[in-house]
Amino acid sequence: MAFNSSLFTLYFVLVSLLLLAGATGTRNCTRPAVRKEWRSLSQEEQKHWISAVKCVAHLLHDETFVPTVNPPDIAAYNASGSLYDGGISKDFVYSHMDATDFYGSAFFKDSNSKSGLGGWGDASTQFRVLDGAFSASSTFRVSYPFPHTLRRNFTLFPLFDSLSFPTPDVVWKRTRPAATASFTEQVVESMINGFVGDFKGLQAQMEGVEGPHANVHFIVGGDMGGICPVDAPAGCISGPTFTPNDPLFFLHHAMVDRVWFKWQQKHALNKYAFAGGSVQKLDNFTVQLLPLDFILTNLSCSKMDSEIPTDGLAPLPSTVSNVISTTEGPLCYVYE
Ligand SMILES: *[C@@H]1O[C@H](CO)[C@@H](O)[C@H](O)[C@H]1NC(C)=O
Ligand SMILES: *[C@@H]1O[C@H](CO)[C@@H](O)[C@H](O)[C@H]1NC(C)=O
Ligand SMILES: *[C@@H]1O[C@H](CO)[C@@H](O)[C@H](O)[C@H]1NC(C)=O
Ligand SMILES: *[C@@H]1O[C@H](CO)[C@@H](O)[C@H](O)[C@H]1NC(C)=O
Ligand SMILES: *[C@@H]1O[C@H](CO)[C@@H](O)[C@H](O)[C@H]1NC(C)=O
Ligand SMILES: [Cu+2]
Repeated sequence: MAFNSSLFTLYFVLVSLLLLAGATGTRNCTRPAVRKEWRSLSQEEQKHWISAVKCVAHLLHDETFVPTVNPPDIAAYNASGSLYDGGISKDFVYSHMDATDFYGSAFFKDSNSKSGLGGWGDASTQFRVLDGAFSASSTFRVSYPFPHTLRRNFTLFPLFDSLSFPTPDVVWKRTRPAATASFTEQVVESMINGFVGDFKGLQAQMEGVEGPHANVHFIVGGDMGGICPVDAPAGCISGPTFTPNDPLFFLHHAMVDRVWFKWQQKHALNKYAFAGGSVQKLDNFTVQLLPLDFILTNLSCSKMDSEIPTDGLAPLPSTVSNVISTTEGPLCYVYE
C-alpha cells in the first residue's frame, strides 16, 4: 500500500498550534515557559509528563465521531473527548534523536514503568512495545485506527523496502544512505544557520521526502510511522492521522518546532519569514536527499492573516500571524 506521508507538514503547523498553545490570550509574555530536552528532566518530571499524556489518552473516543478538516489530519473528536488543550503545553519537552546510533540510543533504553518511554517493539508480537510506561502490559491503549497497543518497528532505510512513495526512481531507493543522515548534528546546525530569509528553503529541507521530520516517523515505524497494524480491520489506511499514537510524536514535533525557533532567532530576516501552502506536493517530488524545490501546495494558507484549519481545537484565532512567534502572540514559550 502506498504510504501517504504528505500531511506531515500540516501536522507540524497544527500540532505546534494546538498542543503548544499554552498561554491563551496572554499578549505580554514576560516569563515564557522553557521547553527542555527529555533527558534533562528529572525522573519526577518525566513521570509527570507521562502521566499527563496518559490522562489525555484515556479521554473519550467514539467510532461515530467524524473528522471535519480536509485533508483529515486531525482525528475525529468531540468536546467530551480528546479535546487537547493548553493544560500540558507548558510542560512540553523535545528530544534530540541520536543520528549516530538511533537504534542503540540510551533514549530507547529507559524501561521504567512510570518514567521511561520504553524501547523498540518486539518482532515476535508484531512490534508491540513491551517495556516502559506505554508498554502492552500497562493501561496505555491507543484508539486509532482501532484499539491496540503501541508499536515501534525500527526501520533504518524506510523508503527502501517497507514504504512506497509515488516515485518510480529505483536508483534512489537503492543508493540512499540511512535515513538518520538527514538529521545528524551537523545537518541540523546547517539548517539553523543557513537559509537566511529563506523560509521555503528551510521548509523544503525539513519537510522533504527524506527530510528529518518524516524520517524520524519512518525510522520509528509502527504507530509513529502511521502504518496499519497487521491485524487491522479491512479498510485501515496507513497515513499520518494516527502517528500521534506514540507519545514520541510530541517530543519529535517539539524538536521540529525548535529548529524553526532557533532559525528564527538567528537572523532578523528569518524572524517573520513565512511562505504558505497547507498540503505537501506528492505528484512530483524532486528525488534528492534534500529536495530543493518548495514542497507545499494549496496556497490558501499563505498569508499572515490566513486562518489555519484547526477543527475548533485551538483556543485562539488561528491565523498565521498569531503563531509565527512563540513569544509575541498568544504563545509564550522558548526552547533551551
Ligand atoms: C499587555 O501589557 C500592556 C501594558 O503593560 C497592557 O496595556 C495590555 O493590556 C496587556 N495586554 C494583555 C493582552 O494583557
Ligand atoms: C460526545 O460524544 C459522546 C458519545 O458519543 C456523548 O455522550 C457526549 O455527550 C458528546 N459530548 C459532547 C460535548 O457533544
Ligand atoms: C516492520 O518493518 C519492516 C520494514 O523494516 C516491514 O517490512 C514490516 O512489514 C514491518 N512489520 C510490521 C508488523 O509492521
Ligand atoms: C516535475 O518537476 C521537474 C523539476 O522540478 C519539472 O521539470 C517537471 O516538468 C515536473 N513534471 C511534472 C509532470 O510536473
Ligand atoms: C486547501 O485549503 C483550504 C483551506 O484550508 C481547504 O478548505 C481545502 O480543502 C484545501 N484543498 C485541498 C485540495 O487540500
Ligand atoms: Cu510529524
